[in-house]
Amino acid sequence: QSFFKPIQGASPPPPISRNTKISVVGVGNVGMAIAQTILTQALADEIALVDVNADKLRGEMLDLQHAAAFLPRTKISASVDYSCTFGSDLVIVTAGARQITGESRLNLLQRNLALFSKMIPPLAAGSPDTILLIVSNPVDVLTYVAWKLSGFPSNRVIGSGTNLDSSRFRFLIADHLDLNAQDVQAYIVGEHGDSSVALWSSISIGGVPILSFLERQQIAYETQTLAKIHKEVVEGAYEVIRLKGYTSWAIGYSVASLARSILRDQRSIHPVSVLAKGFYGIDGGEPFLSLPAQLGRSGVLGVTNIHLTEDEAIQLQESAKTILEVQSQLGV
Ligand code: 6V0
Repeated sequence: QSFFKPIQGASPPPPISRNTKISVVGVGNVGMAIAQTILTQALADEIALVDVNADKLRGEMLDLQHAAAFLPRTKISASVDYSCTFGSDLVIVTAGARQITGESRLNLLQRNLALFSKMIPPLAAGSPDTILLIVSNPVDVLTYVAWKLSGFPSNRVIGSGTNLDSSRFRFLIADHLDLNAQDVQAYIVGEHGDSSVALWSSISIGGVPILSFLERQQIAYETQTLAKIHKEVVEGAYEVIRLKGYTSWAIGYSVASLARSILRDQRSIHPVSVLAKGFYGIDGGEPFLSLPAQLGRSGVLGVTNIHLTEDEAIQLQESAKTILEVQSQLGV
């Protein structure tokens, strides 16, 4: 006798569409913040976790499973073996070697390159139709590496890029003007890092282009204040890491918002790292860097053509050069 008493004569359920499966590779601070945000937002029917640290992995899986009574029903699995990711709709990569004190970025990159060479081919082979979303740093160059190693078309390889930087930017502007960050339309583009570019000329708040508004009202907007806000964005991650050891919540929400736009075909615009060749006058090489891209079920649908000032365009092309220089040293 079963515990549950079925309704007599009930018709069978209609055929259900295939489950949505998201894999998160790397269950460190960032991977877990992403997994938990995705769980609370009911974005997947199944979440697969992968890491090389078997105990930590199982502990994280159990800890999330134990919250089942409070969450939308989601199957959570975990394995050190990539086979648990097979058939994913979205694979989010946060695995990465940590920077050793005194280690150069390029050296760290070489170590992460070795890691990606082992990781990306089996992930791509096991989920040939998936979208790869790279979060590990340096994110732009590693997104390029993932694109090369996967053999996927470029619309299906995306880096989280400056989606987080832009959110920090929107917060700081909103905080400065005492507004809601969701009403602030503002983008940071280019490298997720020191050469990122703040697109001041296109900021609008509630449909009002903010710089021209301030000029018309003859409110002296101080370039110094603007520069300070951008500096705070660039230094934001360093400060959080200095204070708490790592960043997690904001990147968790930032990546979950990308997952939603992709899997729910929201066609919304996010500044993310994409193959930038052919956009905004970037024509040399194949750099991946953040541009305002429209995301939907097939990944990157297009890139928005925001009007840039001459200065912004030059800065963006400089940022592309910085990334290309690193890419050219990889030999991928
Ligand atoms: P972490 O807490 O050290 O976690 C990394 C995890 O990767 C660990 O659990 C490792 O065991 C695991 N790992 C290592 N090698 C492998 C492998 N071969 N296969 C599977 N798992 C492996 O780091 P944290 O979670 O803090 O950061 C992860 C990455 O995200 C780093 O590269 C960060 O720099 C990067 N971030 C990127 C951001 C962005 O905006 N793009 C923002 C924040 C962090």
